[in-house]
Amino acid sequence: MNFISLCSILPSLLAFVSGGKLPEPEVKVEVIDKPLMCYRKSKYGDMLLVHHEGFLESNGTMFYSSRIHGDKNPVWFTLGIREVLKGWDKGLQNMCTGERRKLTIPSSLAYGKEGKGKIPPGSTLIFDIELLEIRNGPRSHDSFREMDLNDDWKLSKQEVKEYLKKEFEKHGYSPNDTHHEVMVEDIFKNEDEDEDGFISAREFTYQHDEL
Ligand SMILES: *[C@@H]1O[C@H](CO)[C@@H](O)[C@H](O)[C@H]1NC(C)=O
Ligand SMILES: *[C@@H]1O[C@H](CO)[C@@H](O)[C@H](O)[C@H]1NC(C)=O
Ligand SMILES: [Ca+2]
Ligand SMILES: [Ca+2]
Repeated sequence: MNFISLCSILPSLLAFVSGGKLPEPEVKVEVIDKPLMCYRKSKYGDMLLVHHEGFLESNGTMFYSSRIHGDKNPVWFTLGIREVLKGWDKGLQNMCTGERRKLTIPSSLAYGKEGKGKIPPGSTLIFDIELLEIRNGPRSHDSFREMDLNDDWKLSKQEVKEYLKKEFEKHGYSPNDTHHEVMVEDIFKNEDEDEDGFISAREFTYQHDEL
C-alpha cells in the first residue's frame, strides 16, 4: 500500500481502532429569556444563584421546583465542579444574570441508568433555570484544573508537590524536595477534610473556616 492511500483510509482506521466511540452526549440549551444588559457571564468556578424547575421529558411531570419545595429559596452552587448534575455544569456556562434557560439533559448527564427517587432509570430531564446572581467562587477553578494533572478531579500529594515545585521555580527559588514534602503534608492536614489522601474539587473550592 502506498502512502497516499494509507492517508486516505487512516481516519476511518483510527475511528475503528478507537472502538467506534459514541459521541459525547450533549445538553440542549434554549434561551427562554435574556436581559437587555449583560454585565457578566457565568463561567466555571463562579457561584450561581438559581431558581429551577425539573420535569421528566417522558410525560412532562414536574419532579422538583425550588419555588415550591424545600425552603422555597433559590439555591447557590459552584459551576463546573460537579457539585450539581453534569448537564447543569455543561448547560449553564456563559449565562447572564437574569437569563432563563431550558435545558434538555440526557440521562447520562443526569441520574443515569439508576435514576433517583421520583426519577425513573434512563430519564431525559428538562430543567427551566433562572439565573439570579453570579458571584466569584472562593477559589479559582482554573488553578485546580492546572494542578490536576491526570484529570481525575482530585489532587494527589504528588500533584500538589509538582505544583509547588513549579511555583518555586517560577519565582526563582530552587526546588527542595524535603521542604515541599513538609508543605504538602501541611496542606493536606488542612484541606483533605475526609482524609482520603486526595483533595477533591469540592474540598479545594470551599475553604474551611480558620480556627
Ligand atoms: C409520569 O411518569 C412517572 C414516571 O414514570 C410516573 O411516576 C408518573 O405517574 C407519570 N405521570 C403522569 C401524569 O402520567
Ligand atoms: C531543604 O529544606 C529543608 C527543610 O525545610 C532544609 O532543612 C534543608 O536545608 C533544605 N535544603 C536545601 C539544599 O536548601
Ligand atoms: Ca488528580
Ligand atoms: Ca479528600
